[in-house]
Order: sequence, then structure tokens, then C-alpha cells
Amino acid sequence: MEAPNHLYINDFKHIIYQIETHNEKDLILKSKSFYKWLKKRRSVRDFSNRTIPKEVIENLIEAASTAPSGAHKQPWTFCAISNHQLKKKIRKAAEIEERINYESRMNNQWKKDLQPLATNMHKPFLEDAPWLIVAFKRVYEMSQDDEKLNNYYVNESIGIACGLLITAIYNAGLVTLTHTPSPMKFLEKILNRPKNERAFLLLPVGYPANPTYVPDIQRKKLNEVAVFHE
Ligand code: IYR
Repeated sequence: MEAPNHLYINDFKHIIYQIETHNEKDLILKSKSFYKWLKKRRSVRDFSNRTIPKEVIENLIEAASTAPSGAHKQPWTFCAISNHQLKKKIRKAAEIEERINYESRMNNQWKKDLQPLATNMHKPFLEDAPWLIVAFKRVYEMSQDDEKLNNYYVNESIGIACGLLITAIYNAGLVTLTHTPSPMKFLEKILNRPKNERAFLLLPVGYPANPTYVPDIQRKKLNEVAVFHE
């Protein structure tokens, strides 16, 4: 008998899932070529002000939002900002926090760890990049009658979504950087977010400045990041 194309589990419709699978040789080739491509991605801090169509940003966010999430609650909101006044406001507020971070909140070891990355309290990319995407986690949802409804594994979920967003940005031939002004409360205020949302990550998106230099750092070797139990 042929498998039905759908069935019900706990009264919920399940449909047949089909993906393209590969033989061993192609598995190796495909996984290798994806890794070879992905390893060329770098965080970039110098942006061109060349514009990017809104449709591209919409596609990037759609890609991010395909991420798996706790109970499929998709506990995220992505705010995309191209308005220059708003970007300026965000830069100003971020630099106020970063000044305090670099001058007093971060200890010497932390600042030393950051030296190869050449970061500092000045964040021109927040104005130069044509778009800023701020990822907000939704720590709970509100029901119709203002009751709190749980979301699950919110940090894991939005972390995965941001990983996909970074990959989508790279796939489009654009660059980004995971900017973490801390605390990030100012973003909730400036962007007028509801009380169930907390800023998680700020990603400027754009073309790289020409030329762009990135630190000559190496990634850990496989045996430093993986343990196999066969
Ligand atoms: N949030 C600061 C400092 C900073 C911290 C880490 I950890 C980095 O990998 C990079 C920067 C900033 O964004 O400059």
C-alpha cells in the first residue's frame, strides 16, 4: 500500500517531507564545498554607504525566520532600519554605552582579548551601513486578553535565527558584524518595542568599504572543536 500523503497526529495534520538526498560521494563533495565557501566569511567593520534594496533585506529576514525554534514559536522580531536619522540616534546611544564599556565595564583582559579585532568605542558603521537589523527576542507573547503566553528556549532559538541571518547575508555577497552594545535597552526605547521584546543583537548590513582589511586570525582546528565517539 502506498504511504498516505498526509496523516493526523494529536489532531494535527502531518505532511510527507521530501528533501533531495545524496550518495556518499556527493555527500562528501557537498559538505566540503559548503564548508570551503563558509570559511571565507569574515566579520567586517568598514562599510560602504552603497544602498541595498529593501526587498533584499526582506529576503534575508525571511531566511533567518526559517530557523527552528522552541515549540515553533519563532520568538523573534527583526527591526530593519535604513532611516538615517534613526541610524544616527542608534549610533549616538550605542557609543554612549560603548564608551562606558571600554572605559570601565570591560576589564584589562577583555580589552586585551579584543585587541586583534581592533574594536573601539566608535561605531561609524551604525551610520555608514545602508541597513541595520536589530534582532529582538520575544521572551513571551501576549494573549488577546493580555495574558502572558510562554515562549521556549528563546535564547537558543534567536541565536540559531541570527546564525542563519549571518549566513544569508554572506550568501548575498554582503557583509555584517555582530555588534553587541551592552546594555541594549536603548534599542527597545528608540525602536519603540513592546514590553515582551528584548534586544539581542545588532547587525549592520551592507557592501564592504573598498578596500576592507580584516584581522589575520585563524580558526580553531577540527580536533580543538570536535570530539568523536565512534
Ligand atoms: N560590545 C563591544 C565590545 C566587543 C566585545 C566582544 I566579546 C567582541 O567580540 C567585539 C566587541 C563592541 O561591540 O565594540
